Amino acid sequence: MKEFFNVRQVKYEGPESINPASFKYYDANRKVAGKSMRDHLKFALSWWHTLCGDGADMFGRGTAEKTFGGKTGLEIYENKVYAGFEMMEKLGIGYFCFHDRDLAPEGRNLAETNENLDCIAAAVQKEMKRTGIECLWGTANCFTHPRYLHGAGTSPNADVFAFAAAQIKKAIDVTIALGGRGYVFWGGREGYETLLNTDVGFEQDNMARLMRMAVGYARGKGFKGDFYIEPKPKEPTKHQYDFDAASTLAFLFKYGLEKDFKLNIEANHATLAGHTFQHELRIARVNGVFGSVDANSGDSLLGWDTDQFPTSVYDAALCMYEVLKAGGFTNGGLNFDAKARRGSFTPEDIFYGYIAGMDTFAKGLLAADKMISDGRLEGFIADRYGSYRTGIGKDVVSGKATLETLEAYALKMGEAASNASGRQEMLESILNALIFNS
Ligand code: XLS
Ligand code: CA
Ligand code: CA
Repeated sequence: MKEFFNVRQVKYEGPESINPASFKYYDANRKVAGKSMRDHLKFALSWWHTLCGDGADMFGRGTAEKTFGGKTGLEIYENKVYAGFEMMEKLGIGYFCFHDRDLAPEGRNLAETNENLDCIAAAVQKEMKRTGIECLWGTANCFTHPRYLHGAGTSPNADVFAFAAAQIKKAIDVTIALGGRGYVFWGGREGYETLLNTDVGFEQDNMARLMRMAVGYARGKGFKGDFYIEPKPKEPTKHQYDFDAASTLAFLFKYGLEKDFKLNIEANHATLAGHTFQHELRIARVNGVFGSVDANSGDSLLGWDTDQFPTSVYDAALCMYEVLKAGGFTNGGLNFDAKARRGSFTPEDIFYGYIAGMDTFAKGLLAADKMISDGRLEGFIADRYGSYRTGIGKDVVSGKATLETLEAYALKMGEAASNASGRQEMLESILNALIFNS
């Protein structure tokens, strides 16, 4: 078989290695808390950035070659399949995520577009069989084509809604055929630019209708995986309905979709929403909708979606802490929704990006495991709420207390009991030590 990348199998060489094409921390078979790093981290390749994104931006053309030697439309897309699997094999990545339009181009009409998709999906299926690599999740790109200029599920035009539904039906078929564990809704154009032309209530009702149809259809076809909503506050739309984890939760509960849907939390989208990555993961986890992660990072100096490979061990540690506390991934995983910078235009740069991301999360996993086994951070929190385990606090939690009984208690108390320090600086210093020593 043709080799697309002049790169050798990337191996674990340990923290002392100076070989940039090796893992310093990601040792796939190493056991952490009873499970291999490979099984904890469930790394996935993003088809769009890795095999399609050529570095084009608002001000300049692409800088990276992504035709992989293909001449015609479908040949290019077929070569992406072989290049993608070669890359995943060389990096030891076990999963991939895709949009329908990353896999195959649009044809002259929907029927032809679907044929293109089937043709490339068949090649993907063969490569999956050959390598054992699996599909983490699939999705439909309902944002690039001009027909979606006013949205897809939230378009004011019922014909566009119908087209989006047809596209989603097919994307679900392909996801099921590839054994995908999840199906994502990311609403890049599901929002609005101005209220002067928008019926917000009606648009959200319609989005829920589309999601219900998707669940009904997929479950009818035997899909047992998770549906995900991926929150993002803005870009490309000014106001996106799935702003953050909390607003997405309200939507899911309002429309009764919370049993089928979980959240796919992206680091970069958390930043854009003015939250930390860990905040978004925590909100998902404590509300029972933690699902999957798009592992990347933004840039604190830029206000847009830079989709960089993640290199902050601090953020990765806090992310993996939430993953471990959620009981680990079930259908989800860590999808590197990330691209090399426009100036990093060679294939090797993509390998270096993945290596950096995988090492960052491997170290993050070690640190998170240490945070839990060390016990000081969790112990501090447990003590901090200790007043709710006895006396009046216990009555509050058990539901025995009323405003009247609390008033009687307060009247007797005199000045409110003295508060204890929150010890933020001490805890931050413990966290640093745990990361350094992990
Ligand atoms: C864009 C999103 C997108 C989703 C899948 O910002 O991250 O790539 O992950 O449609
Ligand atoms: Ca994403
Ligand atoms: Ca993004």
